[in-house]
Amino acid sequence: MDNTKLTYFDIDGGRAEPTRIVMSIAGIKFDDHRVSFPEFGEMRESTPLNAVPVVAIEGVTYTQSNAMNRYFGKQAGLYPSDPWQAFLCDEVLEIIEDMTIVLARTFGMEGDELKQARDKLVSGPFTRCLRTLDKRLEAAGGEWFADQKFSVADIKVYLWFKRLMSGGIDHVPTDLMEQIAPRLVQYMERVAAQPGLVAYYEGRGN
Ligand SMILES: N[C@@H](CCC(=O)N[C@@H](CS)C(=O)NCC(=O)O)C(=O)O
Repeated sequence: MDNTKLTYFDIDGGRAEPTRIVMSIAGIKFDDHRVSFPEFGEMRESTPLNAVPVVAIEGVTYTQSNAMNRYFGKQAGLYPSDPWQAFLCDEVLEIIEDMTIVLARTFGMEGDELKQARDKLVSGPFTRCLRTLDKRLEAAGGEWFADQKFSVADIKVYLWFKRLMSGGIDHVPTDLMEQIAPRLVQYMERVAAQPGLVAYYEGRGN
C-alpha cells in the first residue's frame, strides 16, 4: 500500500506515534506528513472531524488512531487473531486513549489551576490506570498484555508512559510508575528493547 499518507503533529509522540511505528514494522511505505501547530490550525477544518491523526488511503481520508493501530497492526503481525486476546489488546489500547483524553483536558491550564488538575489526575485516573495495567500484565503471564507476545498494546502503553513520566508533563512525578506499579518498570525496558522499536528510532536518528 504505497499510496498512504499519515498526517499528525511534528512530534515523536502523541496519538499517531504508535501507528508510525506499527507501519514501519509492517514495512509499509507511507508519507509521514508532519504538520506544525499553526499548519494544523489552517488545515483543521479540512479533516473529517477537525482532528488529527488522519490517514489518507488511496485518496480517502480516515480518522481514529486505534482503528489505524489495529488495521496496520494486523499487517505487522502485532495484533492478535484470537478474539479473546484481541479483546485484551483492545482494552489496553482504549485505557490509554481514556488517559489521553483526561490529560488533554488540562492543556491550556496554568498556575494553581493546572497543578490542582494534574494532582487530581495523578492520584485518580493515572494511579487507577497503573494498578489496572499491573494486574492485567500479571494475569497475561507477566511479559506482554496479549497473545503472550509483543503487540500494538505494548507500543501504545510504552509510548504513553514514556511521555507521561518524562518530566515534560508538569506536576506528574517521573517516578509515578515506580511508586504505584514497580513491576511495570521492567516491562517498559522490555518494550524499549524490541527490535522493531529500536530500528524505528535508529532510522529517525534518535
Ligand atoms: N479519537 C480520536 C481523537 C483525535 C484527537 O482528539 N486528536 C487531537 C490531537 S491528538 C486533535 O486533533 N484535537 C483537535 C484540536 O486540537 O483542535 C483518535 O484517536 O484519533
